[in-house]
Amino acid sequence: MSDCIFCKIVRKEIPAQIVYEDDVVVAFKDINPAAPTHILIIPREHISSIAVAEASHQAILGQLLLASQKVTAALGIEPDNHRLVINTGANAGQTVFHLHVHLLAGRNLGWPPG
Ligand code: IU
Repeated sequence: MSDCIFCKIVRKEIPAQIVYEDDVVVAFKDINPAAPTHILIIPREHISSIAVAEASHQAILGQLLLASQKVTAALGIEPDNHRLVINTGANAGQTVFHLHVHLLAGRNLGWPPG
């Protein structure tokens, strides 16, 4: 989508601190980090939210989650000490309507999340 800010990051039209990318996903540092490590992992393809993802997106969605392993490896952080979050819908805290997985690490993460 031409006016989607995350699509612009994918197309490198606006800068982001990219930590990992491949043919399917891009991962970059959140500009307003909520933890010492806060990375957003997004599909290159514009999918506005997990709520509207379709069966045809199955492979992309799998790669989106598996990319978390690539991100922890690229950052040199523990591979099994982080949280993945997908906010879905404005009432659940979604503010950018291009599907993204938050990878949070580096502090104690309370449960349930706020
Ligand atoms: P949310 O789940 O939609 O609320 O998450 C959006 C995140 O995108 C949020 O943590 C923002 O700080 C982050 N972000 C960003 O990293 N770069 C941007 O240009 C914009 C938002 I706009």
